[in-house]
Amino acid sequence: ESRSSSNNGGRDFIYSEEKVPEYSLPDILTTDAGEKVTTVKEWESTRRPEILELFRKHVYGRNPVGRPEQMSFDVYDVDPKAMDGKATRKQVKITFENNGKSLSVNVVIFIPNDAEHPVPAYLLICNRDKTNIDPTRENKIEYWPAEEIVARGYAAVAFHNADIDPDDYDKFQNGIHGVLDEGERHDDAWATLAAWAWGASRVLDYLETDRMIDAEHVAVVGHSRGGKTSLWAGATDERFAMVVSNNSGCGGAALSRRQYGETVGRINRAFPHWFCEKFSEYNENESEIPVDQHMLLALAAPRLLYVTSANEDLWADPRGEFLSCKEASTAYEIYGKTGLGTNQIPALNEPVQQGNIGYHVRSGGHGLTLYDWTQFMNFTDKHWKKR
Ligand code: GTR
Repeated sequence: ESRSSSNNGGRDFIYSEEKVPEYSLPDILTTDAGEKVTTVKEWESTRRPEILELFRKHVYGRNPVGRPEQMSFDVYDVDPKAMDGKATRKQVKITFENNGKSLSVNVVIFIPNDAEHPVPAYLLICNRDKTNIDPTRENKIEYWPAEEIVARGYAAVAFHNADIDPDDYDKFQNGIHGVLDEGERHDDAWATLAAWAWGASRVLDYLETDRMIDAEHVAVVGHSRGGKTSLWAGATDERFAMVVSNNSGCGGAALSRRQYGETVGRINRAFPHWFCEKFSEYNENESEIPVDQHMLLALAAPRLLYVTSANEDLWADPRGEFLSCKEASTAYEIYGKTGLGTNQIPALNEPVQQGNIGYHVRSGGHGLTLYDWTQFMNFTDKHWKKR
């Protein structure tokens, strides 16, 4: 992919703090009417819905439906002795139908056998090749360390994003858009990231029916474009008890107004199918977006949130991701909880896990690794295993 300034509206990409422009962020707690919210009630009844609506309208788009009427779960594969007897594997086909058209998503699940059921779960939105979530386990990779997740007492659940919507610009003819979209497309219609997030919610609909899984303790996890997606899934669906954004960068955890690394203009040009059409009005015009990404993180409050950066992944703006977490902490404070609990970006490979927002900068490049997963599980062990 090209990173020349021509696809950045003629501007050079920014890779040093000195070049970050001055900016001021919209205030998380000040309503559209200019009033500061101070209570949980005001946050939940006024400000949170306002922010969610701003993201729908200007960034990710509006879904045509929530839980669809015509949806079925087919548990077509159950192996109680998977992973050398350590896990029960299930595969579930979730099928949606509308107007004679249908679409299915395959869900791969490993549930620890030697555990007290129901168990908490990690749901990965896989945005890489399907072999990364191999149900046979011939192909084991760090991106989805299902054996390690199971060994720590969590269910490992995954689906492939392209089952819901292909990751290319097809004018929204295929995937779930082809099944559910009707009539004229508006500039705030859902696009591909919102479709994947919707898919994660439908997988959670299934998990709620599985008696081996504790659906009240499900973490939705995504890497990169999948991390942008998991943040939106957690914002739109408060049933997710935890949201994990791994190296999500622009349109994910990073502050757009910093313009560091990937920018709004560049992302909309390179991936015209990810965000709603309205978002492209902010190409080279970040200061006019009525939100910034710290407000997306705030929508996870007071639930658990874990954001990661990698020090060589400058394209995703590690510092911008950290600053978002720091800002989002004010929404946690409304609940009397600690968000991040620090104002200092931590040293490499030294996770911050003192409040309800976890954060680390891993050494190395763009990727989802066993190191990252280990920190997520340390964090949920602390919060979920004291029950
Ligand atoms: C890049 C894109 C990023 C990130 C990444 C990925 O090409 O610019 O926003 O999403 O792909 O998903 O790995």
